[in-house]
Amino acid sequence: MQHFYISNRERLFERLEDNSAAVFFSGSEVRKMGDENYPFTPNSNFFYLTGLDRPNQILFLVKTGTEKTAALFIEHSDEEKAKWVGEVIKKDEAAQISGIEDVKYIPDFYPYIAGVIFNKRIENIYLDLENRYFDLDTTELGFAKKIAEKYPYISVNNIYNDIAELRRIKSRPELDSIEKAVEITGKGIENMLKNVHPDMYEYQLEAYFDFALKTNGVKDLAFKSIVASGKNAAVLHYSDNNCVIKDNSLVLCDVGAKWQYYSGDITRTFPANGKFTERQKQLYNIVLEGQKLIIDTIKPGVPFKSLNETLIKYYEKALSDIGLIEKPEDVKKYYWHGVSHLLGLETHDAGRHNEGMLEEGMVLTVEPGLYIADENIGIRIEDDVVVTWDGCKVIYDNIPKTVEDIERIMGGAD
Ligand SMILES: [Mn+2]
Repeated sequence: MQHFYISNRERLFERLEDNSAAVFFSGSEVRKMGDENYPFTPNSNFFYLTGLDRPNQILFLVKTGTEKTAALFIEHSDEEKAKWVGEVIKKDEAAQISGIEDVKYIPDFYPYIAGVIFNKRIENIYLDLENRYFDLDTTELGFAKKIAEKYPYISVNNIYNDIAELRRIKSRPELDSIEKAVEITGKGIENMLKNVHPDMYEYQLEAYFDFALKTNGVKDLAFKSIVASGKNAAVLHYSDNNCVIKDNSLVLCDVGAKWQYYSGDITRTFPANGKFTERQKQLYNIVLEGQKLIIDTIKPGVPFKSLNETLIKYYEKALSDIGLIEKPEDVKKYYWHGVSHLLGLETHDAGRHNEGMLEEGMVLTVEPGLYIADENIGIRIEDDVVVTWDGCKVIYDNIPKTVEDIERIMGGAD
């Protein structure tokens, strides 16, 4: 994997001006309460460039006309602290993982960069200044203010969009991680299919997913699982998972495992009692047909946003054929999200989802849905695909999806 991180830094260097530095922070732990922190996830861009996943680390890249260098700053090990929370990563381990030989300790950071800024005549500093909510106060923003104060002549630039562009196209090791995440997600879904029954709580069904993940070596979820039965399934991001699953209801499960920090994102919808009603089957097959249509549409050169337009066009006809809608614009009463988003280190991955064309190597979800709250029905079918030179390939295409396959596995015949 070391080569992967080295090549990511190489490709990023190509986008930097001479006499520039770029700084990336791994992030710090967020306190929950008392002496407890929330689980830590490294900043995706920091991880993409280093492969390191611990808090309080800094990557410092420098590019001049003659050289490109990388330095890494990590925490000192602390014997007392190690007895409580374990050792921090050592210099040689960090070097081994990242391929960066120059590893220093955090207290050296400011003196070191001051020397570099002066000696290498640094004129630009690039930071990941993603800020989509205005009110966010990030480490990067604090650092930018410090630079502006100490070095008013240096221009601070946002590197987020450049890195997002690099991350849009997945390389082999990334595809392998995503495939593994999806495969284990699939095992979790099969475990739910085999164990669901009416009158259990949604969170009890969720437990079968969690169990399969952990027994398959996955500790972390890509996102909070959605296990939504009946009318709950018509709420897109329902994740309370605390209702009783009723007989004759459909259960929508939108779930994902993480593998090496890469996400799987899969949704399956199935009948609580193992048998679709005629109405459920009718609606389910409309969504499934829609998913197939979009999968068949995906190939390089197709505009990203045309995928959703294609699905809506299809729904306009399919839903009016069964008498659910009278006029085309009524589709949005029953379907109002997008059909695809990029997938990678983040479940809604970096890179603009709705702009530009599909390219070989992009990984995206295909997730048409249909939500009819009046009938207590919410259906979504989601798979992850990688765009190939002439189309796309469904990643780990083995998770039961047709009415027949779902009913068979739920009947215990498997
Ligand atoms: Mn999704």
